[in-house]
Amino acid sequence: MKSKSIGVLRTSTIVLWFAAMASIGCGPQQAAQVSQTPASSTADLMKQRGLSEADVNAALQTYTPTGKKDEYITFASGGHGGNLIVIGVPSMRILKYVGVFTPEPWQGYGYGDQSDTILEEGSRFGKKLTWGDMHHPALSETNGDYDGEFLFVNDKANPRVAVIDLHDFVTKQIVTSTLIQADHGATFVTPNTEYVVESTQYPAPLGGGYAPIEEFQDKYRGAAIFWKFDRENGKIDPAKSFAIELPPYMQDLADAGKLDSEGWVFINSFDTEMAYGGNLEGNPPLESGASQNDMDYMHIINLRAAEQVAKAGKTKKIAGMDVISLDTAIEEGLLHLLGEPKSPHGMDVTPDGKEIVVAGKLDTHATVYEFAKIKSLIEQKKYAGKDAFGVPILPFEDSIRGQVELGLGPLHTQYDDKGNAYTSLFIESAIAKWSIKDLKVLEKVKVHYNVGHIVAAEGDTVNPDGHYLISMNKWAIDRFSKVGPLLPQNFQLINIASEPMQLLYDMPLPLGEPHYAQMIKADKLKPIDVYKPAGYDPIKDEHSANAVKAKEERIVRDGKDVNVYMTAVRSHFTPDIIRVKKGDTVHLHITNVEQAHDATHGFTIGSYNVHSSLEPGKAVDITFVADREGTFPFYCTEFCSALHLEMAGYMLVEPG
Ligand code: RUQ
Ligand code: CUA
Repeated sequence: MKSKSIGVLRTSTIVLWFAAMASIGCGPQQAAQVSQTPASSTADLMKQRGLSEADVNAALQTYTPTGKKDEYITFASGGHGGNLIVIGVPSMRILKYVGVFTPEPWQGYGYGDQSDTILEEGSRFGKKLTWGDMHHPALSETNGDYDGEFLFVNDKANPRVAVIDLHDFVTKQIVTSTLIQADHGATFVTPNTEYVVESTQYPAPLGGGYAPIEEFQDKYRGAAIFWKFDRENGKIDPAKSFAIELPPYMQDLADAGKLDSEGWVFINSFDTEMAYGGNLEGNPPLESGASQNDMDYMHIINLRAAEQVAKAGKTKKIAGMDVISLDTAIEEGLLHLLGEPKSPHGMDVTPDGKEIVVAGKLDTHATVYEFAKIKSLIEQKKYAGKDAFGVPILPFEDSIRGQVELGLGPLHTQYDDKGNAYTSLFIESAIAKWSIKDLKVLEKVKVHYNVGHIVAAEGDTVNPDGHYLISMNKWAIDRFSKVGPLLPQNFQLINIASEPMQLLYDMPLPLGEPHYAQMIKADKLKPIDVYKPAGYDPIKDEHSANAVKAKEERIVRDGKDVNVYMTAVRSHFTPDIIRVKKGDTVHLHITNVEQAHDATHGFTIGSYNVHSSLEPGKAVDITFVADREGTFPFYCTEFCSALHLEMAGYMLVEPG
C-alpha cells in the first residue's frame, strides 16, 4: 500500500491548539500521559527562537518524538567515504553507516578475518583497497518495485560492485573486473534483479593493459558489464556474468528499462569527440575537447538478445570476463546509438517504462524519448547514419516526443505518484517540477546549493509514492555553523505533495559526497533482530564452523597456532586469560552467545589493531601473530552492562 500524501498543515490551527493545550496544562504528547508543563508556550518559543509560522509548520512535518519511527528509509551513498548511510525520513536521523568499501571500526568491518575476506575480494591487480568512491545505490526489485531484500552499490574509482544484504545490513560481497578501469553507469538493476548493470566512465584498453593515448580511438574502449545476481544465494555469480564492448566514448549514467521497455538498457555518454586531454602537450584540455559536438550518444542495448548471444558463446575472454565484442554487438543488432543534446548526465526511465528522460548538463532542456518509437526505428533499421565504429545511429527527431525547457544545468530526474517529474538544476540551485504529459514546468523550488542527485520516495520505481524528496546538494556555503574549509554536504528534505513545494529541513552530511540515494517505504524492510541460533557467521552467511557454546570454551595449541574458542556474555569473556608465546599465531573464535535484542559486545586487544563487533548471536574469527612480548589487556568496547568495565581479560605473550 502506498502512503497517502499530505498537504501543508495549517499552522495557525496547530499553534492555536498547542496554546489551548498548554493553557489547560497539557503538552501535545502528554495529553494522554503524565501531565507536564511545557517550558514556555509555543508562541513564546517561536518568539524566543525567531521562528515563523512557516518554520513551525515545517518542524511539525519532520519532528519525530522519541520511540516513533520513520515512514521511509533512505540509503545514501557515502561518496568518497566508501560507506553506505542509512537515514530515516522525515526525521532525517542517521540510523547507520554500513561498512562497504572502507574499513568501518564500529562494526569491526575490515578488522577481522571474515570482513577482511570481503575487502580482500575487492582487490584489484592484487592490491587491497581501503576506500571507494561510492556513487549509486540500487535496491533490489521485484516487478520494478523495491522489495527490501538487497542493495547494490558501485565504486567509481576502482570499478567494483558491492552486495549488501538488508536482512542484517551487512556487506556480503564485492565483485570487480579488471576489464574496465572506472565505472559510472552503476549500479542499476533490471526489474526483477536478474542483472546488476555496471558500465564504464573513462575508456581504457580492455583488461587493464597499456596503450599509447594517441591510439585512443583504436585501442581504448568502454564496456557494460551485466553482473548476474543469484537471489537464492544472495550473491553475484561472476561466472554467469558477461560484458559488451562499447566505443571509446565516456559512457555516463544508465538505467534499465521497465514494463514496456523491460529487457533493454540505456546508457548515455559524453566525449563522443574522443578527446583525451593533453593540455600541456598542445591539445585542448579534456573538458573543452569533450564539449565540441552539439550531440552525444545514448547507447541502447538489447539485453535480452545480448544474453542469448552470450549464452551461445559468441564472446571472447578478457580479464576472465565473457565479452561480446563491438563487432559482434553490431552484427547481432545488440547496440544502437541515438543523439542526445550536448553532454547529457541523468538517464531516467519513466515509471510506466514508456519514456526515457535525459537531462543535458550543458543544455537547458530535458529530452523525452519514446521507447515505442525507438523500438520501431530499430525494427525498421531506419538509421541516420553510423558512427566511426559502424554502430547504427537512430534519427533523433523521430525518437523523441518533445523537450521541456527546465533551466540551467539539469541533471537528474525523479517521479511522483501524480505524473510529475522533478529534475535537479545544478547551476540554478533549484528543482523543477514538471508535467510529463504536458512537458510543462509547473513550479520550481530553490535549494542550497548546487544540487546533484535528488531522491523521491520510491521515485525511480514503477510505482513512485510522491510526498518526500531529498535534494542532495553539493555545496552548503552559509547553511551551517562554520567548520573550516571542508564543508558538509547539505541534504534538504522537501514536501512535494504540497503546492507550492515546501522546503522542510536541512541535514548536514559530513561523510564524503553522496551522489545518489534511494528511498524505500520502511515497512518493506524486514531485518532480523539477532543472529539465531547463536554462532552465526554473517559474512559466510551460515552457522560458523568455529562457533562456541557456553561451557565449550577452550584453548587448543597446535604447534605455533593457538586457537582460542571464546564466548562473550554480559559481563565476561571466557576464557579471560590467554597465554601464548611470542611468535605464535593466535586464532580467536569468539561467539556472543546472547540472544537479547541489542545486547552487543565489542572486542579489542590493545596495540594489535584488532576490533570486532559482536552482535547477539554473531561469531567472529580474528587472526594475528603475537609478535610483541608483553601484557595486553583485552576488553569489551560496548558499554553493555553495569559491569561492562569488568568485561575484560589479559593476553600474556611470554618471551619466545
Ligand atoms: S552522478 S551528481 Cu554519479 Cu550525477 Cu554524482
Ligand atoms: Cu560487553 Cu561491555
